Amino acid sequence: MSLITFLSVLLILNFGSSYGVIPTLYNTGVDNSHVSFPLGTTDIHWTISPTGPPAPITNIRPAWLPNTTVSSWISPGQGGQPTGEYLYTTTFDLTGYIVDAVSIDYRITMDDHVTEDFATSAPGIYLNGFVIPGTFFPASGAFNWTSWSPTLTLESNITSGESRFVNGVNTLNVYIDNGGAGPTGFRFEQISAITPVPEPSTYLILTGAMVALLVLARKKGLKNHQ
Ligand SMILES: [Ca+2]
Repeated sequence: MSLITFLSVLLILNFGSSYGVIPTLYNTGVDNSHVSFPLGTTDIHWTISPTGPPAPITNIRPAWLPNTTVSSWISPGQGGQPTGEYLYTTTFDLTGYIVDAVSIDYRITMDDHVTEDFATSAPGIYLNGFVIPGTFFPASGAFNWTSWSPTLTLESNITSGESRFVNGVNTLNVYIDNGGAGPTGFRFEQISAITPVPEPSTYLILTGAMVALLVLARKKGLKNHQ
């Protein structure tokens, strides 16, 4: 193995930890170990507003996509709920990450559909107060509570330049509209994330590589002179 190949392998290994999930971003209806709660348990990472006690709770309706071990439905209550808008909120911490390079793939499903923040009238999912373009799923959309959305991506500067991660606590808001006073609920699942973190060992390896290449170049230069 040449020196350059060896150093390349070292660098790749070092950045290998950049892929995974954001550990503080929780799916709906799971405990602190990211495992689904039993039905009827109160969620501890997501809130719903407005809501009735105790809420939000893990829930399931016969027509809904079945819960799994990694995510569950949450809702403001069992059975039919008042018609109107429900706000689902969670926070996650990106302290220490290179936030402009973070990218999070996720999917959602809901009853009835994603709607707008009535205060701004901009429909869609909100990251830190700004709507993310392309995340408005009206009632006539291609999916609902029986299937997952397409894979969606959370990242800084998505299209408009307004939706941005912050190096600290980030807030995700999803507005769900319930029609006809029937059941309502929401489910979120993080699929994967690119999470580059500057590690001290990265700089050591890069410095080492530069020194090694300089030494190599000097040796070659000396050889050529001999
Ligand atoms: Ca409904």
